[in-house]
Amino acid sequence: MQWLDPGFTYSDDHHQHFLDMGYASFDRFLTPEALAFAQSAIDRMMQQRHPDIPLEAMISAHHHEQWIWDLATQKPLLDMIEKQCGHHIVLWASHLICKPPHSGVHVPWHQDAPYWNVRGRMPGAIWIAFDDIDQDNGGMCLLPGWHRKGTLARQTDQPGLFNEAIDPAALPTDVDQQKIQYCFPAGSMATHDTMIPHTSEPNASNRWRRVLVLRYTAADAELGEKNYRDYRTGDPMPRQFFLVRGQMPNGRTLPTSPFEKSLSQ
Ligand SMILES: O=C(O)CCC(=O)C(=O)O
Repeated sequence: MQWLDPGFTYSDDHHQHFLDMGYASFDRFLTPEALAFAQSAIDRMMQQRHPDIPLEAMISAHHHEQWIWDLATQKPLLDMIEKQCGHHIVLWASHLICKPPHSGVHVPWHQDAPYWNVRGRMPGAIWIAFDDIDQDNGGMCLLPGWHRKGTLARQTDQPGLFNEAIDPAALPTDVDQQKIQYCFPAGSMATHDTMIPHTSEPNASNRWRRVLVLRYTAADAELGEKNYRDYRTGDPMPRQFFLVRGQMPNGRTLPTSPFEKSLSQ
């Protein structure tokens, strides 16, 4: 199957926009065939999901879902990531965040990088929409240019999966005027800097909102441990790192695929 629209390119202009504003977006990303395939795969996964796993917490299913792995390792996507963080690239998480009609999680304002136990040169998160997304069905908002403000004060006592929130006093007083709202057709993609403040509301519409976020880092980053849960069983599932392009530094090795028996490169 052809995953990516042949028209998808990450141009120098896109890259400059990403550097200046902290994000870039692409209406032409998935082919119609890939979009239909992914939509039905996500629907199947939601059916198979263990009842303890919330719809916003199907994390790192690429360990066993070949389609997520295939999508995450498409050459034009890795070319884009290479432009952001260099040739040696590690995939360390995927995250399906689904919001059913008239429901779904509120994601508080947060910055990604301070959240994770991974430190180093980080390319933008890859945010892929499998439904038409707008302000009514829980689309993401972000603060353009705010990726350059450093780590903002945060509260770490929030309930649920997204348990950290930027202290409201650290956000601009006119946050609603400064924020931009992701409004994209199904099959589009956006990339956001891992330091940019972003948020999303619950889904107030009668439509679904299904999104996959892919997270990578440069291979010389500090790769810290974390426990996720297998969405099918609810069992603990340690974070795994996969080298998807280039080489590891200092003779280290990492698996290059979850689906190959040989785990050395
Ligand atoms: O998709 C969303 O609503 C939030 C995504 C998010 O917080 C992230 O990608 O870090």
